[in-house]
Amino acid sequence: MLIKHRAGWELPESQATPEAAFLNRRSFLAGGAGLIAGSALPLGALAQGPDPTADLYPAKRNAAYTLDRPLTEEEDAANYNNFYEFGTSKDIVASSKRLVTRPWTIAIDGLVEKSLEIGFDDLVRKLPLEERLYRFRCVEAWSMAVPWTGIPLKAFVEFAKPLSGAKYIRFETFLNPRVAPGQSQRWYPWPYTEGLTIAEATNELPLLVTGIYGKPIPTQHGAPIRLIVPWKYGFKSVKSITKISFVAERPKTFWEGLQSSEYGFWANVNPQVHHPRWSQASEQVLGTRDRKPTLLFNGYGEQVADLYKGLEGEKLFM
Ligand SMILES: Nc1nc2c(c(=O)[nH]1)N[C@H]1C(S)=C(S)[C@@H](COP(=O)(O)O)O[C@H]1N2
Ligand SMILES: [Mo]
Repeated sequence: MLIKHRAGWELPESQATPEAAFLNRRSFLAGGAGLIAGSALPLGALAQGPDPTADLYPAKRNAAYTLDRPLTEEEDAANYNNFYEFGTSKDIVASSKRLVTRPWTIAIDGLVEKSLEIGFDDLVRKLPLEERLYRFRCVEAWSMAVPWTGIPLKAFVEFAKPLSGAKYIRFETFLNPRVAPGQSQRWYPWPYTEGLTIAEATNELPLLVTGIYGKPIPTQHGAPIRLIVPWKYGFKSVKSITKISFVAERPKTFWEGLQSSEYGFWANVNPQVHHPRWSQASEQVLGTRDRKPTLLFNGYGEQVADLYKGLEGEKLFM
């Protein structure tokens, strides 16, 4: 990495996906160590008590979204995470349990009919929840395929009632350096922010995800609510959201703020447009020995290619 604070996932493809890290995990879990880790209840979870939304899971699966590959094993997805608030390694499960996710308030503001703050447990019961199987492709050239449960973002946008001047939607993660040690690292532009155009946000695919593998989402995956945008690189899928704003100008995102020459606003997956420091042609499938060719728009071109007509002058694939 050319900037002084090299990000863990910003490694050349060959190093970004150290095979041993994937291959050993399951055999490790099959042995004794995983059992100990699994039975040690995290303090955060004990303090918070049972999940008040547990009755919503598993949600009905929407059969329209099918995969071309097997699902990733739950424990593989749940133990290889990017969540910089809790450290730059992939091993942030324990650290992330410090995040207290109840009560959890989400502010909806900017160019909307009425700004409001709403408790997560209220919001999740006001809007439709469904399960979908999606591919997920990190910019680092690893991928997974998981069952997410979430609210179609389109339904959330209708609920929020944006004004006609709203052209973009901006998402913000919590900010609390006492809980999230990474946020004491001042060179990062905290809080983590991301954005979509309104046209992207009202496409059928993006989900405000609240669950995974038929259960409420655990903290390392971005509890209690995170975005999933399956045709874009994973960094667009912002975790643990506390604010959603409707704005007129294109928001500057976290990774753009850090390294705009490598990470842009659009970040659509494209195997032919290489990252300045590594190829995006193929991907390491998490939990396996497979490398698969990467698909344009991560295989979702039929649903999203039209969004980019007339925008050919933009850097759509970084
Ligand atoms: N707030 C926040 N959201 C985030 C990140 C992060 O560091 N902080 N990392 C992003 C990146 S780079 C990826 S690949 C995905 C990883 O999601 P997962 O750990 O649930 O697989 O989360 C994205 N959302
Ligand atoms: Mo990523």
